[in-house]
Amino acid sequence: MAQSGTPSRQGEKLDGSGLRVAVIVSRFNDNITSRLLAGARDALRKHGVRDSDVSEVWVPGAWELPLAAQTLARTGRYDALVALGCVVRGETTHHIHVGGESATGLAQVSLHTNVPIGFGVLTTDTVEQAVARAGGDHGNKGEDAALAAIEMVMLLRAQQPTEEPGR
Ligand code: INI
Repeated sequence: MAQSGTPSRQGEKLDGSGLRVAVIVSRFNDNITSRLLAGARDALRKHGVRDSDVSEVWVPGAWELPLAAQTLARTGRYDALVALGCVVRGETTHHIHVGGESATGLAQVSLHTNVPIGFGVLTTDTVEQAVARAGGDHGNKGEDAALAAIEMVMLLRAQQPTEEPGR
């Protein structure tokens, strides 16, 4: 897990100062997603993102994350989004559809809008596995998603074509 001041793979310090970030959180399994949210907010703060530049948007479940992400990305108000959810295997195949469409939808939104989306949607067999990934033995995937979002903003900005006068 990246810590404060940890360099990105490009070797730069992750610096989120001045970034505007929307964190979209699923209410389903909110005992888990609230922990992912705490991890994401903590990571953003530690890397220079002002609390006042972080918007928090709640949706009913992981299924609703892509539409909310698309709507927020299209406003042009955010440099990055962080999507947080928790899908736990149930008795039927329902969780497969919810988790799969959530992941696919979020990837499509990011590709179509060019707005980085940190993916913090857990898909686990048990609640215990989810707890372990929401601030337990396996870290906090909300934190990881927030750091990935900052890193991707930096990466995209570094790829902007430079203005060369006269060419
Ligand atoms: N939503 C989740 O975020 N996690 C789940 O585990 C889940 N399961 O398994 O049912 C879930 N379902 C709700 C879904 O995301 C929608 O909110 C619902 O279908 C209404 O559109």
